[in-house]
Amino acid sequence: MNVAAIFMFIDEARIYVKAGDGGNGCLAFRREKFVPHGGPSGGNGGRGGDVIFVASIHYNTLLHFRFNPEHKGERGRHGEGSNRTGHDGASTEVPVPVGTVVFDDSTGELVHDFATAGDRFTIARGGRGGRGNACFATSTHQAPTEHEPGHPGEERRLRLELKLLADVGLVGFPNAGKSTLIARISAARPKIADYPFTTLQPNLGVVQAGDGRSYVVADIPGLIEGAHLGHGLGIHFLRHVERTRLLVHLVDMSETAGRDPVEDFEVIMRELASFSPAMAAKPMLLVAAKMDVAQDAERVEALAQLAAARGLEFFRLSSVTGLGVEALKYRMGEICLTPREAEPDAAPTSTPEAPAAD
Ligand SMILES: Nc1nc2c(ncn2[C@@H]2O[C@H](COP(=O)(O)OP(=O)(O)OP(=O)(O)O)[C@@H](O)[C@H]2O)c(=O)[nH]1
Ligand SMILES: [Mg+2]
Repeated sequence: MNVAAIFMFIDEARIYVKAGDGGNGCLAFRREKFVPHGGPSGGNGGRGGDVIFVASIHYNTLLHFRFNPEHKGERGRHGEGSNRTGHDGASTEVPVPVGTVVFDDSTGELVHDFATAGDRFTIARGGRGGRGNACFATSTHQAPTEHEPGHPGEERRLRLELKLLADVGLVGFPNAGKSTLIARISAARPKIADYPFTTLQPNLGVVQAGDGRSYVVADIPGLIEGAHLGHGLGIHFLRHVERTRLLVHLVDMSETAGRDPVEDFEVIMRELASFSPAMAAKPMLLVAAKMDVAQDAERVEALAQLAAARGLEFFRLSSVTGLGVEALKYRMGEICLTPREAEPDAAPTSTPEAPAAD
């Protein structure tokens, strides 16, 4: 599969990093009772902290850099008298999603490609501490007054690039409300209209999970019966969601659609299966869409029962009133932001409270 040709959506961030400056060297002499000629005793400055990028499986996009475009290492402390060296500044670790490629923004030069989880790279080096005057003492130069200022930490402007892979795929009949949902939960602004086949090309949207992390949702064209035979827009664009963690299946509940939700569900499942058995077996959330205009409670109930029978989580949604949007968004995030190579100790530290699903 030619991944590059499929996922052309590139996330980008421009950021500034500055490693900590080194602390200044100190100018001091020992002054003690009964020691007439105390020697030089100015300590060296501490080293400035580095800025280190670490490839993390807890991040799927570069969105967190948009809110936080500057990262700095701590400065080293100055040296002190009595030959005390200043403390080194703390380094700053910045998580980047696996797959992030970092370029120097002024030269365009490739700095590092974070290909594997846990990959660490020092992006900006902290400055060395300046030497205190004690360092300059020699047998012929016993009372040196030389001492150095700390060396500045490296600073750079960087451009980060990440090819986005969709974490969630929205599937369903044309007009089911897929584009409306992605517009509601992300900054994507796809065309929305009250007729089938409005979406001709997939749209990707970055959704904020609320804890600074985010995931990617793909809105793809609608499927119809016989799509695998080329009806409608066909099923070839399902390849855009082939590598997602999760499918969110929207079923139109509006009366005007005049459709049978259970039948709609089965049709889409058959089309997914004809694309590939793996596609039909993907984890799926079943969504009763357009609940604000669903008048027949029985039809909703029939779909809810189908979901229960198939062991699928069921959501009642209205992208117009906002009903169920947060609950769905939260659940999608919970599934997508669980690292694929989930190990107990790889769990993220912040897990927000789950809102009650309605
Ligand atoms: N009342 C109501 N209308 C909705 C809701 N969601 C979407 N719609 C309307 O349904 C129509 C189709 O919405 P789209 O988001 O374009 O549907 P789609 O699934 O992307 O359709 P295709 O791109 O053709 O596959 C539009 O007129 C929307 O305004 C909803 O929750 N409630
Ligand atoms: Mg659409």
